[in-house]
Amino acid sequence: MPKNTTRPRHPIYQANMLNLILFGPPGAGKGTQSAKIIAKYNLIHLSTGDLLRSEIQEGTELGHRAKTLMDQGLLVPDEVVIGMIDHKLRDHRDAAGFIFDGFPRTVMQSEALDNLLARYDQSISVMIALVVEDEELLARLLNRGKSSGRPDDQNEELINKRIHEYNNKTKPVADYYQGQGKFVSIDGIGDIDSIFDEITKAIELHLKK
Ligand code: B4P
Repeated sequence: MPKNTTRPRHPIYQANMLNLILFGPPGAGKGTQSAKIIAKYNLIHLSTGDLLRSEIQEGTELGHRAKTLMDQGLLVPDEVVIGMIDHKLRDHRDAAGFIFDGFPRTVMQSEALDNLLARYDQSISVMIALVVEDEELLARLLNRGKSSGRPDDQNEELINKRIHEYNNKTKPVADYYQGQGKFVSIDGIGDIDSIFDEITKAIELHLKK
């Protein structure tokens, strides 16, 4: 039988996919702004926080392990979240693009994401970072904790621990994408619609490149 020399294209491949990372500390407005970006650009939303919370709700073993760490304000192991993202990428092979919300949170997760996307001839288009100072983060999360029932939003010490984890392990992710010339920073304080306008401008600028 003749050898097939054509490299099979994975069905996820599409030219001009828009793959965004929404970046920022806990409470910066990532989830809030993701909902608006998805509605405008028709992207698939991949929030590792949401994925982990649904594992917890379903009572899976993974959820059980994640809950122990999340309840302490700690990050869950890289391989767990990387595995979840890999599955979700496979589940959405005809997507116009993805918005990564709360992922990557470590440099190792960033490298893994680049490798996963490269498998499908894809890459990150741009990282958009929301900048918000710690006092405002604390106020927002405590406020959300009153209605959300999220245990990690109800305790000041725990929120400070999450911010500490962000400063130690997640902030270097910005340098990683800055090194690739893909980093844009936006003021995350102010009116939600005005912040969204700034995000849209950054995306449009990227699309024109
Ligand atoms: P996440 O679910 O990602 O939660 P988060 O960091 O708190 O951000 P979120 O997106 O929910 O909040 P938002 O800023 O939109 O993570 C939870 C935990 O899961 C982590 O601590 C970790 O343990 C684990 N985890 C998740 N991903 C992981 C990964 N990749 N690796 C390892 N562990 C991982 O909004 C916050 C509040 O601010 C809302 O109430 C909102 O209404 C308000 N708000 C938003 N914008 C505002 C504005 N402009 N003005 C005023 N209020 C605003």
